[in-house]
Amino acid sequence: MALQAASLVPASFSIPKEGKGSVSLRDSTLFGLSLSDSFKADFSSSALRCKREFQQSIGVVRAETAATATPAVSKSAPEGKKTLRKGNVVVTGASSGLGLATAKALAETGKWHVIMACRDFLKAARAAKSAGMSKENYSIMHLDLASLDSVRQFVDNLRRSEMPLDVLVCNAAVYLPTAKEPRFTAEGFELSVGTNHLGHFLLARLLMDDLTKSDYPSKRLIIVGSITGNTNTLAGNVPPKANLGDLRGLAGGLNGLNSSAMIDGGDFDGAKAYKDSKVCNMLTMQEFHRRYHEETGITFASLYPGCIATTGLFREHIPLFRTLFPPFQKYITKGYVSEDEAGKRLAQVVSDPSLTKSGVYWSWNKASASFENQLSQEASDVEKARKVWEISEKLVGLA
Ligand code: NDP
Ligand code: PMR
Repeated sequence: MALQAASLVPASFSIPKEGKGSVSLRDSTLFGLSLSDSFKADFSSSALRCKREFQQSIGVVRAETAATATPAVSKSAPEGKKTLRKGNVVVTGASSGLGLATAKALAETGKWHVIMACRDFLKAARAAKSAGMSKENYSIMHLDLASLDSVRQFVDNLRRSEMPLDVLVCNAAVYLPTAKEPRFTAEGFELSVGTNHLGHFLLARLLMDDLTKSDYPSKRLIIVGSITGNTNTLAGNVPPKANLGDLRGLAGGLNGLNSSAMIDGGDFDGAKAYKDSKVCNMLTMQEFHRRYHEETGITFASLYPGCIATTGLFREHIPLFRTLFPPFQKYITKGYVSEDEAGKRLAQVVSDPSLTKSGVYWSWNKASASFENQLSQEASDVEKARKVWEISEKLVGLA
């Protein structure tokens, strides 16, 4: 079915760009790429905004800490029955899409305090409000994964809040399919791998101590993966395919100067960089499992939540793609899932007592039942996982 759909779409075609002649669309994706300039972010203004919001976010955290730092099991008077305290879960990128829907689903249970770790404080505050989340169920803390200083600052702030950390969800991501030139993080790593993988790698490594210390009965570290990084699927075979190669670009620092901006050392391709970053996410989860599961009891997991075709992830794609992608996924591939449903899925991985197995990549079938899915050869390559881990340690200053 999906392949038939692919054949309906011309491999290469042109559409008129508003007032600027025509724009050629590449044959490497379904709806094409290559419109970029009008979508480029204004980094200077967002840097100022982040700084301002950072100050505000600290205020919110401080205001809410005292009430949540309680032991995992507390006595509830008067019967003396033992009840589980609220779990504290950090969700990165909780200001939209999957992260917001997950935060909402967890907050609604009344059993979780969600720490929304976001780069845009006001956006997160508005999002939480419009999702109807009650104030006692969440805090917002500033985190910009495209800056390792910000990651370290976030960890310090979280510790200062004295909230125990029970679950960490590495969810935030950027996808830059129309970028012609690479963009870079504060430390000069290509932006998609720098944000989606390296920022989360440092965050998760630093927070391992905190997770280990938590007295919560089921501690978990979840890194969101995707089908598009798995070349054992139809979706993962849509060009450009994920491929980390021999990791020469990653080892060179992904800076686009004395090394390639791409992990495999090739020419820059934003869509491939995203898919490569998802392979790193899935490899990292497994490497965490091998190194720490037995010793700490922490459950490490990854997942493909379904194709949430309406999220902000596609904000930099061309308008035609954003119009056609949701119906394509709904009616042709049938891989579509709503933000609410995807949020419930990730919330299950956070809290469902039946999903405690570690080292698993979860997916859901058509009846929305979870199952352990198979990763592609590359995304389950033990040696590659070890190398990605070791190189990443050096890049983020841990080794
Ligand atoms: P969204 O764009 O809606 O959400 C991404 C979130 O990441 C936003 O909150 C965004 O913040 C945040 N973010 C981006 N850059 C940074 C940064 N530098 N620091 C902190 N936060 C940042 O996309 P989705 O909800 O779709 O994506 C969520 C996850 O789901 C990703 O890991 C993605 O790979 C995965 N996924 C998505 C699928 C889909 O079909 N949509 C399918 C499979 C996996 P802001 O709001 O400020 O932009
Ligand atoms: Mg894909 C069962 C088929 C299936 C599924 C589940 C997805 C999910 N996609 C499928 C098939 C196809 N897609 C086919 C046959 C085509 C070519 C016609 C196709 C194309 C396509 C494009 C151009 N698909 C895309 C793009 C994107 O830009 C998205 C992407 O790769 O983002 C990285 C995307 C996606 N398809 C998916 C999912 C889940 C995505 C996006 C999100 C992600 O992986 O994070």
